[in-house]
Parts: sequence; C-alpha cells; structure tokens
Amino acid sequence: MTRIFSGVKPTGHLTLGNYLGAVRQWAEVDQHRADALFCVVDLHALTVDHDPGRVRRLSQQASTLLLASGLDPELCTVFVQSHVDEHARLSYLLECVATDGEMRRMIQYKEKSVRERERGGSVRLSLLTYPVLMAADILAYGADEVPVGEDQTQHVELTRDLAVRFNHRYGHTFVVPRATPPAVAARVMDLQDPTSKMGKSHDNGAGIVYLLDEPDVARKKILRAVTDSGNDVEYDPEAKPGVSNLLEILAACEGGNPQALSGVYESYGALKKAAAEAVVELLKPLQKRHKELVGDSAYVEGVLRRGAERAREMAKPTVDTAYRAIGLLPPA
Ligand code: AQP
Repeated sequence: MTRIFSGVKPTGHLTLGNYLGAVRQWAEVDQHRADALFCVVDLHALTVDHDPGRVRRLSQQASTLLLASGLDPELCTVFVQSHVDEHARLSYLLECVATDGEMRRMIQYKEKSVRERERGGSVRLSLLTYPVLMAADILAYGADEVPVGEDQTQHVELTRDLAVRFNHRYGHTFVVPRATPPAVAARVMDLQDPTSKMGKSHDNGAGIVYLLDEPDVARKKILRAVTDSGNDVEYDPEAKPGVSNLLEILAACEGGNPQALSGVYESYGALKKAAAEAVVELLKPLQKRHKELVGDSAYVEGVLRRGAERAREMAKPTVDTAYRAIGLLPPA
C-alpha cells in the first residue's frame, strides 16, 4: 500500500493556504487511499526565534485543527514530531550525507535568513539544517508520496537526493519519495501582497485568512484584498496576481478550476464577494468541529499518544537499519 507522510509547522495559526494547499487533500483524499501519517512538526518551529509557551499552544491547536479538518485516527496516524525520537536520530545521519552547499541553495533558507536578520535576530544553525530534518521525517517512514504545497517541493527534491545518495553509498535503506502538490491552490498568495505566499508566520495578518478567523473577519480580509489594474476578471497569474489568487481560492473552495472562472464575474467586487462567501462556508464546519474538540482535550491527547506509538513502531526498523548501514556498532 502507498505510504504518505506530511506535516504542518506550529509557527503560527493555520491558514487558508495550509488548508487548501495541503490539509484538505490529506483529509478528503490521502487518508482514504493510502497508509498515511500526518504530523505536527514542532521541532521545525524551533528554527527561528520562538516563545516556548506559544509553540506548545500552537502545537496543541494545530493538532486539534488537523482532527477538525477531518483527519480520522481510524484511517491515518496523527502525531507530534517531538514525541518520536527517530526523527532526530535519523536527521543526524542524513547530515552526514548532505553538504553545506546543498543547504545554502535552499530558497526557504535564503528567504528566512534574510527575514531573521531584518528582524534584528541571528540565524540559527537549525534553520540551515532544517531541510535535513524534514528529509528524516519523510525517509524514516518509507513514504512514497509527500503531499505538500509548491513551497515545499524543493525540500522534497533534496530528500530524494539524500535517499539516493545514502542508498548508493551504504546499501538500499530508503524509499525514494515524490512530492504530490494539489492541482489547484498549490500556492495560495497573501491577499495584501499577491506576489508572496500566504504564510502563517508572516507579519501581515490582513493578508492572511486564518482557519479560526470569525466569519466577518475572514470576509473583510477577502473583500479588502489587493487587486490589479484593469477591470477584466481573468486568470493570468503573471499579469493579474491579485485577481488570479482570488480565482484560485474560489475555484479551490468550489472544487473547480480557476481558468474556467475567467470571464464569469463582471467586476472585481463581484469576484471578491463570491470568494469571501465560499471561504466562509468552507470554514464553518471545520470551526464548529474545532470548538467541540477544544472541549474534549482528553480525546485529542489520546489520539496523539496512540499516533506517536504507531509512528515509532513504523520508523524504528528503518532508522535502525540506517544506523547499521552507515557504520555504527549496534548496542549489545
Ligand atoms: N500559501 C500556501 N499555499 C499552499 N500551500 C501552502 N502550505 C503552506 N502555505 C501554503 C502548505 O501547507 C503545509 C504546511 O505548511 P508549513 O506549516 O510547513 O508552512 P507555512 O504555513 O508556510 O508556515 P510558515 O512558518 O509561515 O513557513 P514559511 O515561513 O516557510 O512560509 C505544507 O504542505 C505547505 O506546502
């Protein structure tokens, strides 16, 4: 059976980009067709300046939101990365096959290190090595597929390179995975700056729809989205990034495709209204379920505990094999 692994970082409140680009596909498609693991990758949240209490709260919230989004622990494994030691164990071995040049070529590293310096902070070594930890997340489980938004495809490419290199040098150990981004909304853009990605850790809250935004708040953000010059409502991401982003969001909510919506709306205003209502309707059931689960934290804790146990059982044999293959003496 196909094995799938994917995750979400507790670096901020989950966004519409996370949902349309990743989580919805996990819930609606992936968990039904494969042996799937979904993880709150909390170790990744430590790669930039962080507040420990906030990371814990966001990890709890992200776990609850994954379940509220429809992940069913009877169908898939939901867990928190730091509850399973195998991720960190394997990450070190992969650091021994990766090169610093490869790490420095990662687009996210370049962008985020600039952001950290602009904020007056220093750049943590873990920000540089984070793609290796992500590779360990994936390879530990022998995942065939990694459903992620487009922003993560370069990291999955690196994961493939590391797996192939390790297998070649030390004997076949890892499955070589591939990224499987969604057909629509693989890259939802910021509503106030449609040339950059809607990211949960970005500073501009006005351009980001959070999954837990009240309906009126979400509606207003979309109605105030930056649009482009001209009046025609056409899908053209190069010339009309703002309008195209709204078409993309609307199409993703309706399960259609954005090109087919070109010319359907008479004005930018009409498009914004339609997109705002579609998003509000999309989020309603998720928010209702989230409220219920917040009142049942014992259930969420139980899911995460069982998830971690299952994940550990799956990861340990592969990580142990990698330890032996690379030349480490097994404990007596
Ligand atoms: N805007 C997006 N459009 C489509 N997919 C997206 N994803 C994230 N943003 C978008 C996908 O959601 C999954 C989890 O993402 P993440 O937690 O790794 O990244 P993030 O929300 O982008 O968080 P940050 O902290 O704000 O990260 P940076 O600073 O890296 O942007 C992934 O599958 C991702 O592709």
